[in-house]
Amino acid sequence: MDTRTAIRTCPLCEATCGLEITVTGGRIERIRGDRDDVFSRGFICPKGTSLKELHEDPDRLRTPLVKNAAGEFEPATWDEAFAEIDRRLPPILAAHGRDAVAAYLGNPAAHNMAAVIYARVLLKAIGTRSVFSASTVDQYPKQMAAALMFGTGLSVPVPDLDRTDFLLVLGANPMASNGSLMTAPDVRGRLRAIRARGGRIVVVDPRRTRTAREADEHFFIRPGTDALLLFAMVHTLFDEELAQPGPAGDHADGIESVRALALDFAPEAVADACGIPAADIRRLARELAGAPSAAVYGRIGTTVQRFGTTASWLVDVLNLLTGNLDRPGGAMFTRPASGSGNTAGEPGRGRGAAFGRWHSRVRGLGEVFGELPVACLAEEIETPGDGQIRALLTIAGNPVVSTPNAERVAGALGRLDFMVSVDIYLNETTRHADVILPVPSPLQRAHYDVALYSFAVRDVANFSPPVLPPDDGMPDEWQTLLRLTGIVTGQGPDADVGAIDDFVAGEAVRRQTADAHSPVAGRDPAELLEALAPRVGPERILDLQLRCGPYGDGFGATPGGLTLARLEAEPHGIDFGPLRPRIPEVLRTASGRIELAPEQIVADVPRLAAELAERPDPGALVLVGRRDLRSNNSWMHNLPVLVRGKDRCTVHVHPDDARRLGLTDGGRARVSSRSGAIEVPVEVTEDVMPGVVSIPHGWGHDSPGVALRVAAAHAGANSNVLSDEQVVDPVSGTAVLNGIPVELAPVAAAAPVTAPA
Ligand SMILES: Nc1nc2c(c(=O)[nH]1)N[C@H]1C(S)=C(S)[C@@H](COP(=O)(O)OP(=O)(O)OC[C@H]3O[C@@H](n4cnc5c(=O)[nH]c(N)nc54)[C@H](O)[C@@H]3O)O[C@H]1N2
Ligand SMILES: Nc1nc2c(c(=O)[nH]1)N[C@H]1C(S)=C(S)[C@@H](COP(=O)(O)OP(=O)(O)OC[C@H]3O[C@@H](n4cnc5c(=O)[nH]c(N)nc54)[C@H](O)[C@@H]3O)O[C@H]1N2
Ligand code: SF4
Ligand SMILES: [Mo]
Repeated sequence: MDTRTAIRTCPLCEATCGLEITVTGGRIERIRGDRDDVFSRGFICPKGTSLKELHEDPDRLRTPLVKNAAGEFEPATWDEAFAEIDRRLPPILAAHGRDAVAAYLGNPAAHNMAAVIYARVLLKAIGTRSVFSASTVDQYPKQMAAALMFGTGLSVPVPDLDRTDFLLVLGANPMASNGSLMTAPDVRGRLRAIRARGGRIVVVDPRRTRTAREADEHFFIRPGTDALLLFAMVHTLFDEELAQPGPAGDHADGIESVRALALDFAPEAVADACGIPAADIRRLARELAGAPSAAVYGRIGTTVQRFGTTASWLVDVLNLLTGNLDRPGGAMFTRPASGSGNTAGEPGRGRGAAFGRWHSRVRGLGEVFGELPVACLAEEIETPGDGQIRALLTIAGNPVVSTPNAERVAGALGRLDFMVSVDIYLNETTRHADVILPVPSPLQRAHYDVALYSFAVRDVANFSPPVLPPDDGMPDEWQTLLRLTGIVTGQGPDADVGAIDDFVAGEAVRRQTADAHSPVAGRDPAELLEALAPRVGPERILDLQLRCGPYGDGFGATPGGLTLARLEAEPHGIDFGPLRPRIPEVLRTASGRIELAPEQIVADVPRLAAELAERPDPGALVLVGRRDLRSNNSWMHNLPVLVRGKDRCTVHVHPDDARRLGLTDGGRARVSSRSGAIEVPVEVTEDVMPGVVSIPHGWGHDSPGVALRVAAAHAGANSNVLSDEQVVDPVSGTAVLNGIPVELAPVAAAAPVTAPA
């Protein structure tokens, strides 16, 4: 049998590692790191090799499923599945309006060219404002702060890991997560290099994480108080005359407002609330200001918490005030090859960002990046009236496990008139669907990280063709999304997908030729479309974006510039080098300035100041999450290689709390909150701060009707049963998933294991 080697980028997390895949006679033989990958240099984590098990997983859906009158799923042909959707979805649109049909996009949609490009087409075709995604249980606070300060949601400064002399990490554990809003394969190697060159790493986290162990210093922090700590550092910079904004400061408005706002947050005033001594806060601020270069970096622990947007904003306020914004070794802006809102249009100014352009019907939460916060999904389904959600489309999402008050979400999905899921599994969410449309495995599709290369610590580009052919008759994900587009635009279940795709590409080309700052401004769209032929689908759009992007050939305007064909000839990727300063060209605010004190965020500061008056009950416990290297949110627990070994869905409890509550290591605890209760095994450990307990999210795979045989045998419990959908960061509407008040009680050893929803 013939053996070949395929090179491709791993699409599972944000690290974009290169894989070398050996294929013999159509079967995956072996997966290892691609040592020649320009970015990852052979690094790989256990999930990368598990792509083989994922591809071969017998539970991975290969044919559509349609629910029969008895409520049971039956395999269906593609034509039958689309016919059923066409029979049931358009009447809902006709009778109840566009907003009655909602969509939820999950995390893997961001790692998938087809979904990144074509889900937007489908949503626009539905014309609904009832759009939700995993971003409002994730990074929108950071993107909102970035948009207000720099003009676009993609203008997120990333730590220049490979050159920094001082890295301050808050609420991130890249040793487990492999980095987020910081695309950087082999974080461990890059962190160790910082210390090897004499630099320092400080980690702030209520848990002593693997990343904390790699650091020079670790501080426990009381969950949700990062904004206080960061403000106190800002205070210190002004108080001790250490603020030196550098060249970026010349482009910033609002520095004086920030100085005034920081007056209330002296280190001595916040120390008790944060649990970090004032002297340490002052020293941290001095170290940050004194380092030759430094970067402050915050992630999930700083976003899905009570002050998500304000804390995210302060991270970059500190970067600017210490002269580290946009300088090598500091926090810098990526210049992605496929372009983004901050490479297109007029350099240096733009439309800026607008939020709250509409509001959710029931709770009045503001729109953010064209979406409504997923924390209000359930109530929008349950509450009668004009605009009530009656149908839901999920694409690569598992909101029943991933979003707050999971039991309420599950109940709400059960009440929908109609639900379609585009997904690879029959899981906790898709079991509520009437039709499940599967998509090819990651190895059966082309890949380019359109989204994640926008946050890379180097400017890189890498394209991978499919490694294996699709399963019999299975359309590519983009074709499925366009066939749904045909249905919601009244073209019936058999619309001409190729014609819709031609229309999409035509529009994309016209937008480029109409942009006065595009390298193809004023050119004939037909000529460009001809140059893109015979490509179709995501590859055609990608080629267009690459050629019109910052390194592109501009369809002849810059001979030798980037094209998809050139990338195809470089399977290990192309490295455009370390990040380069981009201010002021990167800015897209209406003023053309960095808005250091944006109104929406400044308005949140009094709420933060009010925290200082709070005296938390000393016996109170709060819940935070955690990630494990061998997990990926909720959906990789069906792969034996990733769930082997000891139970990982446990609650971590500090010995002092365990003693007080009568909990023992290896025993079980009932954990309850305002919204629900679960039972989990207890691990007593000093790696968690007293008063804080930690349970990973993404578990709870024992719901009836779920077809995940391996995961069901390692079910764990769904921690989002405990998170409260009523508690959000009011600025961004993003859910608070860290710092949830909980109570713990021992469960008698003999008690049966109860099944959470
Ligand atoms: N308590 C707590 N909750 C959290 C978090 C936390 O830290 N704590 N983290 C939050 C974060 S950061 C995120 S991103 C969310 C994730 O929230 P979600 O995106 O809703 O959940 P996932 O577990 O990523 O589920 C992905 C779904 O996509 C399917 N899938 C996988 N690959 C593909 C594909 O290629 N195409 C399609 N169509 N489907 C595919 C899987 O089967 C699964 O159903 O969870 C959030 N929830
Ligand atoms: N192995 C693995 N990798 C993943 C994922 C996965 O599920 N598994 N998910 C991917 C996704 S979707 C994302 S968004 C990224 C997330 O990437 P990270 O943000 O690096 O994710 P976590 O490992 O959850 O780290 C968050 C840390 O915040 C801490 N924390 C909780 N509350 C607070 C707080 O109030 N303040 C501070 N300072 N810290 C706090 C937690 O203890 C935890 O250590 O990871 C991605 N990579
Ligand atoms: S670190 Fe992320 S991208 Fe790299 S192999 Fe693991 S899952 Fe894949
Ligand atoms: Mo995420």
